[in-house]
Amino acid sequence: MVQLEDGTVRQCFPRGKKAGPAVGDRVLVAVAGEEGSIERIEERKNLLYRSDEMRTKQFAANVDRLLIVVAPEPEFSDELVGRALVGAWSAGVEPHIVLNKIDLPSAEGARERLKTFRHLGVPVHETDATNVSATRETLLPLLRDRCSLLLGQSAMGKSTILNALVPDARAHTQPHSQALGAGRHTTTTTRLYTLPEGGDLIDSPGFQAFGLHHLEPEDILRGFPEFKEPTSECRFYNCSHRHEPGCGVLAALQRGDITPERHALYERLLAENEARRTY
Ligand SMILES: Nc1nc2c(ncn2[C@@H]2O[C@H](COP(=O)(O)OP(=O)(O)OP(=O)(O)O)[C@@H](O)[C@H]2O)c(=O)[nH]1
Ligand SMILES: [Mg+2]
Ligand SMILES: [Zn+2]
Repeated sequence: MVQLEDGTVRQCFPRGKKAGPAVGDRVLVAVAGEEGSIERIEERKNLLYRSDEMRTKQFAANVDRLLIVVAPEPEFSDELVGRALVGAWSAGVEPHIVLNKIDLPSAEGARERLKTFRHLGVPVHETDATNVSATRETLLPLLRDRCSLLLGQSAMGKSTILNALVPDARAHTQPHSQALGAGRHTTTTTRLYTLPEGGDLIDSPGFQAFGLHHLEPEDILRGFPEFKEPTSECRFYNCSHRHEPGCGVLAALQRGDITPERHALYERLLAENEARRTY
C-alpha cells in the first residue's frame, strides 16, 4: 500500500523480482486508476531486518527511532530487549525503551529490571497508554518530524499507544489471554501511520524471537557501543573479544564496566552467525 503525496492510499505492485520495498520506503510510482506500479525505490537511510532460522526478511526502512515497548504484564524478556538494541545500533537507528502499563502495581519490578539498559544510555519513557492525554504528552515530542517504529512482544500495548497518538488509526487491540486463545498476534501486518502533528509511526506485529542471523561480526560489534572504547586496548587487531589474551573488552568485563549478560549475548550472536555460515 503506497501513500501518495495527496494523502490517498493506493495498492501498488512492485516491478522486478529482487527484494521489494519495505514499510517506510519512499517510492516512485506510476498510477493507473485505482492501482499502480512501483517503478523505483529511493535510496534508503537504513534498513532493519528480522530473521528466523529459515530466512531473513526486510522489516522496515528509513527508521529514525526504534521504540522498544515493554510492560510488566505479560512479563517482558530481557533477551529480546537486548537483541532489539543490537538490531537498532547495528542498523544506525536510535533505540528508546517505552515502559508501558505503569498503572499496574507490578510496574516497579519492571522499572528495576530496565536499569541495566538505562546504564547503557538508552532513554526510558514511561506510559499508561490507557491515559491518552498523558501518553501524548510523553511521546509526541519524541515523534515529531521523525519516523519511529513500535516494536515489542505481543500484548505490550503497541497498538494501544498508536491509537492514543493517531486517533484515526483505530488499530485493533485485545487482552493477552484472548490473543493467545486465537493462536496469533492481534496486529498481523506492519503499517505506517502519519501523525497529525508531523512525523510517522509504524506499528508492527508482536515478536517472540528477534533473530539477528543476518548480522556479520562487525555489525554485531556495532550493536555493543559500550565495547568500542575497550577494543582500542586489545592486543590483537583481529581480536574477537572472547578468549584472546590482552583483550580490552574482557578486561572491562573483569572490572565490571561491561555486564556479563551483555558479553554473553555478544558471544551467542557470534555463535549464531558462525552456525549460519556452516550451512
Ligand atoms: N492496564 C493497562 N493496559 C494496557 C495498557 N496498554 C495496553 N493495555 C492493554 O493491553 C492489551 C494488549 O494491548 P495491544 O495494544 O493490543 O498490544 P500489542 O502490543 O499491540 O499486541 P500485538 O498486536 O499482539 O503485538 C489490551 O487489552 C490493552 O487494552 C496500559 O498502559 N495499561
Ligand atoms: Mg498490536
Ligand atoms: Zn578484544
